[in-house]
Amino acid sequence: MSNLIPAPASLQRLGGESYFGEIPHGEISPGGAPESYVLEVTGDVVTLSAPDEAGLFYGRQTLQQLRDDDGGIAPVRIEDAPRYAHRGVMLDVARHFFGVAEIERLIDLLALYKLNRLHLHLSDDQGWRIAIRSRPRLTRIGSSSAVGGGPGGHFTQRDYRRIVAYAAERFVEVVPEIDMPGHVNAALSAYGELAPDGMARTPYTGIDVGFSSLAIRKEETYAFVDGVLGELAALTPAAYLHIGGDEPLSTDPADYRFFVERVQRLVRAHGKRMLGWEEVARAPIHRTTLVQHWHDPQLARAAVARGAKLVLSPATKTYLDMKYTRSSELGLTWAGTTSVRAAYDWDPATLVDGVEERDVAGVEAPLWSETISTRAGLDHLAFPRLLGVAEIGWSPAEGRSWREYRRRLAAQGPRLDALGVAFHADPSVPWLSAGP
Ligand code: NGO
Repeated sequence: MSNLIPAPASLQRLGGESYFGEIPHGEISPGGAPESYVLEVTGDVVTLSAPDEAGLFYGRQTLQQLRDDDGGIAPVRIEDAPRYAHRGVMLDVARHFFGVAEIERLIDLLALYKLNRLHLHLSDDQGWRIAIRSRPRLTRIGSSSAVGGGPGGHFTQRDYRRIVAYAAERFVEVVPEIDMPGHVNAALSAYGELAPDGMARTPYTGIDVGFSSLAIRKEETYAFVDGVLGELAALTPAAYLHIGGDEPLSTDPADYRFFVERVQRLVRAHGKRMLGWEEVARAPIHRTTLVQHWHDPQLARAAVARGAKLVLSPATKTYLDMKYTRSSELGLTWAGTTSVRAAYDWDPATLVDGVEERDVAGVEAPLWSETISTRAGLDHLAFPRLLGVAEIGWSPAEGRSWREYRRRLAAQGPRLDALGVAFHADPSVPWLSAGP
């Protein structure tokens, strides 16, 4: 068996000598699913074809992974296509800020494993992380805090454009999230008039959730949201804007529905589709809205009943911020602990009763940053669990098993080492050492 992650849809070993040449760019050939590719390696030649540039890119990623220690690629034929169009990771840059260099490094790692969405959680109670020209105080005031009182930080629009371009070169789409109508303390510290009582809040450095809300019945709120979404829409080539919507514990339920519907109209007016955490399914959402399931099966079913599709981010399996074990130093435990096996050993089509394969747009692993502020912390929580999510998003369900996967995962140890990824060397995986 090969050591590929994610496993290709079909792989056939051919006999003969290994190939030692360069990896070609490949050729576009019409037909075939988006992002799919076909490759064949013989001793003399590699042929790679795909219906789009993304497919060629993934074919080249596969060829890189196929190189053995001597640089050879054993003859093989692979036909491959992703199971889901949405294969993502989310990074929370609001609780602790991560700068452009860290984001670009993460994008490089995503691309290696054929992930194609980077969802940036750009605002929360603890910080506002993207410059908005029409609202300069959002960053001047709202970006200076972080969990535990750290320095905060934010992306300029130039930084954001640079991230978007870097991601696009690697076939990763950036999905920006502004979390509303809750999780807005940082925005309210900058613009008190948006609060229900009109009073500016003090910066928040704790990790409680559910205590803040925008004023729902003030027109001023929608002028604000429209301005922010308009600037983000102009900066974002991707089809979706994520409006958060989670844990509206300080918003009246009827107000919440009113807000979501109204904001959905604003998103659509800016030519985008809405993405929201599962709570948005309480409102009459449009069928082109994507709903991100994290916790409540009933809300997942409600979303499907409204004709929307789901991005699956079950907290018990895909939340990269859950501790591996009770004794892990980093991470939270509110959804339990998540072993490397648990993050891999599940299937999107059977996760939620009443949610079928056709209702699923894809999978996404959120990394909330309450307990991490460094690259080492990010690496530890995300790797290797993110690789399991990458495979669930790409590979067919048939034939997937933890027993087989853990051997392929073991072979990624030296690769991750070589890339300087401080992954968690979980004892359930028979890691290969990095060489002599
Ligand atoms: C919840 C909450 C976040 C927390 C996260 C921590 C969602 C969608 N809202 O997930 O604010 O950071 O848990 O695991």
